[in-house]
This record gives sequence, structure tokens and C-alpha cells, in this order.
Amino acid sequence: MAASATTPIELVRDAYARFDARIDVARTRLGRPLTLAEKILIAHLDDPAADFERGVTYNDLRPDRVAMQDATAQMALLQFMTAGLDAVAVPSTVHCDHLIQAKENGKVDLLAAEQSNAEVYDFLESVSARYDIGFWGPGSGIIHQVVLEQYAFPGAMMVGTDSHTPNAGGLGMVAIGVGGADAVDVMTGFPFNVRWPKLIGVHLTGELNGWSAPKDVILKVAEILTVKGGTGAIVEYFGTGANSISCTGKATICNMGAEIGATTSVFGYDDAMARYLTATGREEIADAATHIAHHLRADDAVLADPVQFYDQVIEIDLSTLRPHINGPHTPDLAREVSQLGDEAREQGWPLEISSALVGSCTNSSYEDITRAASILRFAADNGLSVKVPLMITPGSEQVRATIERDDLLGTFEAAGATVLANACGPCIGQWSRPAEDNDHPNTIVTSYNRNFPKRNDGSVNTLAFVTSPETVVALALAGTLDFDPLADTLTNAAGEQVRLPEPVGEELPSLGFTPGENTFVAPPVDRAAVEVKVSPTSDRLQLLEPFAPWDGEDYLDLPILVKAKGKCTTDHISMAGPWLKYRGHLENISGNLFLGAINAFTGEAGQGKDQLDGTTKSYPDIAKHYHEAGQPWVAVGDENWGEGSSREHAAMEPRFRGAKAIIVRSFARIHEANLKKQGVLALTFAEPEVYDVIGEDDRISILGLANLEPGVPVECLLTKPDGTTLTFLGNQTMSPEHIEWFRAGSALNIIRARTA
Ligand code: MIC
Ligand code: SF4
Repeated sequence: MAASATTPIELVRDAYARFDARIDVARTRLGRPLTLAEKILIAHLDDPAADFERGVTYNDLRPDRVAMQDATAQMALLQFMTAGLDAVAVPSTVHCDHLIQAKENGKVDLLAAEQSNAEVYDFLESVSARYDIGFWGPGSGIIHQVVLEQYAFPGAMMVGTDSHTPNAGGLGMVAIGVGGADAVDVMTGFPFNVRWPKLIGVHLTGELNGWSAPKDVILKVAEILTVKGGTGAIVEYFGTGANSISCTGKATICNMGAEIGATTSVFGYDDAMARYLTATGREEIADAATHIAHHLRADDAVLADPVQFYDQVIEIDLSTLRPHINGPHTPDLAREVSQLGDEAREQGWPLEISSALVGSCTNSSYEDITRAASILRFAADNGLSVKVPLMITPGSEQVRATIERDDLLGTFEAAGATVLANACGPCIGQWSRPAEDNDHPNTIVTSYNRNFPKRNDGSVNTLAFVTSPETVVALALAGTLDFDPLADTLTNAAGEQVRLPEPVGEELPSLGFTPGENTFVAPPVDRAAVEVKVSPTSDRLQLLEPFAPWDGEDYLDLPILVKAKGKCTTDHISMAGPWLKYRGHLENISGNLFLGAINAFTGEAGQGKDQLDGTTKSYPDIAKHYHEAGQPWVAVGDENWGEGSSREHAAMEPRFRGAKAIIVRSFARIHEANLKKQGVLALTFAEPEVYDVIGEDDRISILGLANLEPGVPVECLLTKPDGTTLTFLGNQTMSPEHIEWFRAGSALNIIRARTA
């Protein structure tokens, strides 16, 4: 099948043809009604008769498509290439969005990126052409917006090499963020293996009003569930309130479900989705979906008594939900905007805002931009002006061209805003910010989704707060965190007190969308003639060597490279920003390994004691030393290790440098899967207190590996420098297949053996 710029209706019809038989059979077999997520998963089971149990069984699924962004596609496709196939087995796309640095403005920055990333873009374009993958070049937009606009459809299933892939849940799709190795499974024609998720239902009643926006729904959910509350679960939204939210608003909510660790989030098919499909030129898909609408939402009996069918139900009344803002440093630290001023004063967070940023894959829809622009227009008419640098990132070329045509970008520019490229930019540390702006504690507000330290401009001094685009704009007009747009007034140029009106938006452009520049490149007819170039001297791309299989021995007396304290997200393990340029070069990117991790013994970031020579070094240097000395090691950590991104570099770097096991209190889902894929043991302390007794100079042995069995804890032995020992158990969640990956050295080694 040739890769196309949008999902062909035939593919949708084929997918829907499976629904009737499969869903009815499953309902009868289980003897109960089904939720929406269950229906979609059942329709995509590799073996329709397979048994599944929530939170217990691992099941094989057949996603309809794969999407990859440039920062993760490189490693995914370097792995795919080693399988020796002629083409991808399912429709797949690559999106160039993460590697564009924000400095001047969209146009200038795009040109600069095309030059500085030429080698990587050429590689991605040629590898896409060679293996029948659709290629969206730099400037086309952020992966999740483009997928929503072109590829997502209700009831479909996809995997994407980015944690915010669930964005497509706003269009009723089960869209799961994965590491590159999982994407390689699907692209090589193997099923996607995942633990059957638990189900969290969010019952929405009432209707959003005034300053409250879809963003506030997910900020509230994150506050309730915390950053790990969604782990292993699909979050399903339903209720009359759900129907009142636009399709792109739903996408915002699903997008940020990544922040609570959810496998994905999804809304049932409704009129808002039909309107969005129609506005984006996909009426045929809307018609097909309407035809099977009963399969594209939970059964009525589920909706009538949700508590009986979901593992947990959360109730949110949209009518009383007030604008929220979260941060700094963690996406679950939310409160109402009205309370932030006092809290910031108590905590000593700078009240003065240093920059305000609107857009990203999370919040750059037509509706978002019209609501934010309505406030700016009022401000201009009433003598108010923005007090801090304001930046706007359109999510896609289609959104950019449409908001340009409708003079919304003009409104932003008239307010002094900088229009950045249709790309991730400051959301992923690709922000060339003047040093004088962040060499001291400073506060920024964004409509993005993440706010980990150093996330936006690489500076620990920057505290990021996340809120809706309209609230970002209101705060930019106030210049301070201590402003509640619902209650407070601003002083205008004439010295008068002015209250901002409620934002007004348009769900969809009345003139329709305009596509802007065409940035899609379809694979050529003669794919075999395409040469994929990777220079052996490149510092940005490196062909992969297979990892060695397990040697059949237990791991004895391993030093602890790092015992991390507190949050250890994938940004702490493998930082983005300036390191994004090495995403296709495993050896070079390993230079960032654990640079952000906080040493539990010293409280310092990124450095520890080299057990081979007793000196203090950066973690990547210690890892390199151990690797070169043939000294395997372990890493130890706390709760929700690997939270955040899907980047498999956070698993491949430790693997490459000789990590045998990562032992922590708990894992984030994607990262745990990435470790398993690469043949690293992912263990959790059966007794969490063991974490506390682990000392800097201790050694850890991992025993009984020849008898590894699914789900059976692994025996570990901690040896203190004085020779005293402590035996403890490391829980693991390996299926028989995961054990095969471990023995083979990686999941990819098994694929290679099968496709050879
Ligand atoms: C992110 O938002 O953290 C990223 C950058 O999009 C990552 C992917 C990456 O690290 O390349 C993600 O969310 O998976
Ligand atoms: Fe890009 Fe930020 Fe979205 Fe990740 S969260 S895809 S970095 S815009």
C-alpha cells in the first residue's frame, strides 16, 4: 500500500468491517456490555479469540498505522533497517517537528533548521522513500496535529513514537505512545504487545463556560490522579459534558493524559468529531463512522452505571470547573488560577512573568487561537498591552495558513508576538533564549503540557506554569502570576481599570481550512533505487550494532552507577534540547546519560562516584568508563522512573553502556516497555524500603536468571563494603515473550532472526 497524505476511505471501511462480528462475539463471550476502549481493542486483537484480563494479560494487537517524529524516528528507522525488509507492513509516517530551534521567528528558524539538520532530514526522507513511509518535512507541523488533521479516525488504533500520541483520542482513536522498538514490531508486520489496560472512566457533566477551557479538564484530572495515577490504564471520557467539547478540545484533554501516565485516553464518537472530520475534508469518514456510531462509544448499559464497568470513575462538573494552572516542575501540581498568586508568594516563586508561550501540539487549534486572539483584540481596543515577550507556535501548516488568512496571526503580531515555526520549539528545549533572561530565577507561562526542570530553555532557573492559551494571554497582559482574569482588573494606558471579557472562540473556521504549503512527500514508485545514506564519519547518525545476547550467567556484584533521588523522568535520563541533535547516534547521545539525575548521596545533579577509580565524575563519563572496562552495572531509583517521554534513548543508552538492571520503586509504562525491548531487566523493589538502605559503595547481584519466569520476583543480593549482605526481591512484569527478548539480548534480535 502506498503511503498517502491522508487516510483513504477504503482503509476506514476495512477497519469498520471487522467491528460488527468481533464486538458482538466479545459481548456474548464476556456476558456484559463493553466500554469504548474495550471495543476498539477487541476490534484490533491479533487473535480475536484471545483471552484478556485488565491489568493482567499481555495481548497482541494489530494497529492500523504508525507515526514517528524526527527525534524518535531516527532510532526507530535505524532499527527497522536492520530487519532487511522491503517496505513497512502498515501505513506509516515521519514528521519533522522536534529539531527546529526557536530563535528569531518561524521563517528564519525553519531555514536555519533545514541547514543544520540537513543530514538528518535527508536520512529520514530517503529512508521513508525506500521503505514506503509518508514523509512530512520540516514546517509541516507537529506530529499530533498533523495526525489529527489527516490520519486519525474514530475506532482506529495506532502507535506513535511520542508520548503525546494519545492526542488522536480526541477523534475517538486508541492512539498509544510507544518507543521505537514497539513501532518496529508493527512496521515489520509483528503485532504490538501490551498489557490489557485497566479502565478509568471520567464522567463529564455540565458545560464549560467563561474562562474555563478543555485544558482545565485535564489539569483537574492530573491533579486528581497525579503523574502515576493513570499508569496501565486507558482513560475514557463520557457524559453530556463530553459532547459539549469540540474535537480539538477533546484532543487537548487526551494529549495531556500522557502526563498522568495513561496508556491512552479516548472520547466516544459524536457530532463534534463529525464536524471536525467534515471541516478537514473527510466527510466520507464521518459518514462511515456515523453508520457504525453505536460501536464507537460505550454501550448504553455502561453509561447508565459506569461504576460497575470501569475500575475507577471520576466525576467532573464542567459548569463549575474554574480555570486552572499547574507547575512548576510537575504536571500534577494544579490549582485554580485565582490561588496562584498567594501560593507563589509563599513559595518564593517569581511573580513576574518573563515570557508567555501559546501553542504546541497540545493547544494550537483554531478554537484555541480564536479564543486567545479575542482577548488580544479587546486589549488592543482598550489601551492594554502585553507586558512580556509573547510567542505563538502554530501546531501545523494548515492551522498556520488558516489563522494567517483569518487575520488571527495578525492580531498576535500586532500585540508584539513572535510567530515561531510550526514545530515543537520551546516545548522541548529548542529555545535559544538570551542568557540574561534565565540566568536568574524566572517564571514562564505556557499552553504546553510538560514543565519538568530545564524542559523549555535548558535552565534550572526557569519555572514553567502550564495553563490554557487564553489564560496565558491574560497573564501576559498582566505580566504577573498574581492575576485572576475572572476577578481582577488591569490598568490601561489612560490609567483606567479594565476587566477582561470572557474569551470568545470559533470551533472551526467558517471559511474552512486552507492547507498552506504542501509539505508531504509520498514515496516514489521505484523505491528500490533509493539509496539510504549513513556516513560512517557522521556525528549525528550511526548504524546500529545488535546488542549481545544474555550469556546465561547471573549478574554478580554490580556497582550502582546512579541511585537517583526523587523524580527521574526521561528528561533526567536522556536530556533533550541540545542533545536532540544526537538522536540518531547512540554513542554520541550516550554523552547525556543521567545528566539530570539527582545523586541520592550528594543531592547533586548528573555526577557521582566512579567505583573503579574512586573519583567523582559526570554519570556519562562513569558509564563510558565502566563500558570500556567491561564492567556491567545497575541503576537504582524511586517512584515513576522514566516518567514523560517515549524516547527509547533513555533505555538504549544504559543498555549500550552496560546496564544490566534498573531497580526502582515503580516505572512509567513506556519506559518500562523500552527497557524490556532492549534486554535490560526492569525490576521494582518488592519492599520499597530497600531503596533507603542502598549505599553508594554497595554492590548488587541478580540471581537465578536461568529460571526467570513470568511475573515471578527475582532474587537480588545487596553486599555492603564491610561484607554484610541483604537479600531482597525485585518484582518484574515479564511475559514469556519478554523473557525471550531478555535472552536474545533485545526484541529486535528476535525480529532479525525471523526476517533473516
Ligand atoms: C516530549 O514531549 O517529551 C517529546 C519530546 O515529544 C517526547 C519524544 C522525544 O523525546 O523525542 C515524547 O513525549 O515522547
Ligand atoms: Fe512536541 Fe512538545 Fe508536543 Fe512533545 S509535547 S510533541 S515536544 S510540542
